[in-house]
Amino acid sequence: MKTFIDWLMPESASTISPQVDAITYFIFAVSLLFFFIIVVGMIHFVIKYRRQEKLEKTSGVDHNTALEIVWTAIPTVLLVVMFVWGFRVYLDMSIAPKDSLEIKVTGQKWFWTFTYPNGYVSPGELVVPLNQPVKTLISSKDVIHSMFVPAFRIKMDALPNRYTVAWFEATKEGTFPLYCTEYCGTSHSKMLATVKVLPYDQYLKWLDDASSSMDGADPVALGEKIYARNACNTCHSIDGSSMIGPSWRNIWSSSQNLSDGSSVVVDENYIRESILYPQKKIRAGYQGVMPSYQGLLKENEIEGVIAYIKSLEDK
Ligand SMILES: [Cu+2]
Repeated sequence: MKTFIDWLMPESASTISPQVDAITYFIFAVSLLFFFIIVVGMIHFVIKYRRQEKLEKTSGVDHNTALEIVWTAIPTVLLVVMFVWGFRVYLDMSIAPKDSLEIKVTGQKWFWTFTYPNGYVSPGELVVPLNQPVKTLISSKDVIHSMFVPAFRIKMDALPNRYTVAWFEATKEGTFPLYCTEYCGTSHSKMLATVKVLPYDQYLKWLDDASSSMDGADPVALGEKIYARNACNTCHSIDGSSMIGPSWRNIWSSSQNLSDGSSVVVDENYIRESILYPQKKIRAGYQGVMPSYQGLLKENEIEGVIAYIKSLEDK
């Protein structure tokens, strides 16, 4: 049976949902309690000190230290509890588990596409396995969109020229709505997709069936082709040796020093930026001689290079 509490929230279908709901209910309950304390107190004083023919003399007391400490300390403790609790849940939501299945989410006017690790692109339907962490790597082809799955309590902006991350682990089989929650033009309200949660074996079967009609190439193979075709191999080795530029082997998700003394973690954003704006962040010990590949590589080709660099990791 549905309780009143269930009624306030959309269906709960991910590991993070109960945590988000719990802190939301806590904040709601505290707000409700203080609403009543303040309103009852206000009504009481309005009646007690209303305009009368014969007024009582006002008290000469101008403050009450004990009372003031109490009404400062209690809200402070409540706010600290909200902050610490909320921050911990926020961290859980921000950091995807290491064994996550990675799916690329692309928003554009006015639809969503979902790209699987084997290169299969699913338009309008995100199919994921049950009880498996899924990390979505989100971007946009035009304006700012935002991916929102109420049942999973996740929401993340989709930005052009940048990747953002959201992760979830579905705990219920079924179909759930996915919305765009950033006003992105005339058909914004029609920018809908569905999330379908299947048991793992059925997910694999779905991916297999869907991919057999796949037209896109495997991103790693594409990246490898570009590595030779666009002459990346004249400056970057794949065996770890240093050439004119740094090697691509074992650099993925490592921290690297830059020529300006700062450091950078090699991720999707850094690789993409280095392909398009090579002079922005130059690795320490190298000269900034790389040309920009802006306009020379298509979006899926940049993604191919990223996938290829990811694959050059000694396991
Ligand atoms: Cu949108």
